[in-house]
Amino acid sequence: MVDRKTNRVITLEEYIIQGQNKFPGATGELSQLLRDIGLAAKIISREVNKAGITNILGEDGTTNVHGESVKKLDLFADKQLISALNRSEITCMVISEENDGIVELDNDGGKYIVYLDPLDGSSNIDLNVSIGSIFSIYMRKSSATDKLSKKDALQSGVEQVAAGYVLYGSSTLMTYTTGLGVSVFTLDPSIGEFILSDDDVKIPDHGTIYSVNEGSYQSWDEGLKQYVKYCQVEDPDTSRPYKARYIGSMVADVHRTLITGGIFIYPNSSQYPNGKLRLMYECNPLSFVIEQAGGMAIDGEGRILEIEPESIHQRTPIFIGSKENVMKVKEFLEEYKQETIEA
Ligand code: AFP
Repeated sequence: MVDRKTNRVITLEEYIIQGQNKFPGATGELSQLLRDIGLAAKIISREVNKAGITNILGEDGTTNVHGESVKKLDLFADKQLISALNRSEITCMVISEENDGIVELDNDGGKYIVYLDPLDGSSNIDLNVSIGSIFSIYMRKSSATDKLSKKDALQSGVEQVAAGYVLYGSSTLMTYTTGLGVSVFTLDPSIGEFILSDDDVKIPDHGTIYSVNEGSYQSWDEGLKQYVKYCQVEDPDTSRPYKARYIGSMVADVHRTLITGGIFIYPNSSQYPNGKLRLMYECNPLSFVIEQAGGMAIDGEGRILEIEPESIHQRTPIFIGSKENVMKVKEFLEEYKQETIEA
């Protein structure tokens, strides 16, 4: 995208500074934090792109807090992001999928708390399929002189001051929101800069793609089974049957949903009674982005962003995407829940 006034491209750095200048009292710290994430993303992107020729593919031999095997690139991404956040002394606490507990940084007075999924979609790493990094940023609640407490870490999604993701796909994209719309930047490897490629992105109100792991069909609630059948029925007036697409990296599936519209679902099931995906570093940040683009994200009943978290690695079911698609699945879930209660 080209700046109309100067007729030249806009870099991530310039864009962040322009955004900061709109707030006269801004200290520039959030801008710095976003730039730090952008820098770590470039380093991770470089490593992802040459993963096959360096010895970084494959498993590390350990498991993370969720019992999933850890890949070497997961650890690399985690380390890069945490050290980037430690550099500018504005983040006091990081909570990452790869770490069991809270990572307290050296900056006692730092005013931001960052949640990270350093490399989402790890099972796709060795297959050259899109993966991503997700981030979610909160202001610290306690004063800089107080000890960090649970209330600093466990804030609901509506309190996020910024959130976004980096997608390592056919190109590397960084998408983020600070609550004033959604912007997308594409990494131009020839100059090593993220360039603004889309500003104020809007998700279509209705889309014709549904995205869910249908292998788990048997263990879903009846309402979801019926909704998926509805997606598959032929009805030209509502552009059905919808297309099914499922990458298995939430960040890639949600990015496609943002651009084309439709719905991404990871429900509760008998295998995952509370859903599989993590509230704080997968569902909240992506829900903030999708809502800012005009879409919706619910856990089957209420808004994802309004869930009061109880633990840092908490899971939740999620139904996220175009407004009309999310409202429709909600209708099905409510209707069949009511039938179960009445039966
Ligand atoms: P991995 O990081 O272990 O590959 O998990 C990815 C993920 O958390 C999310 O990105 C996907 O949408 C979801 O899990 C895929 O889960 P299923 O393999 O159960 O469909």
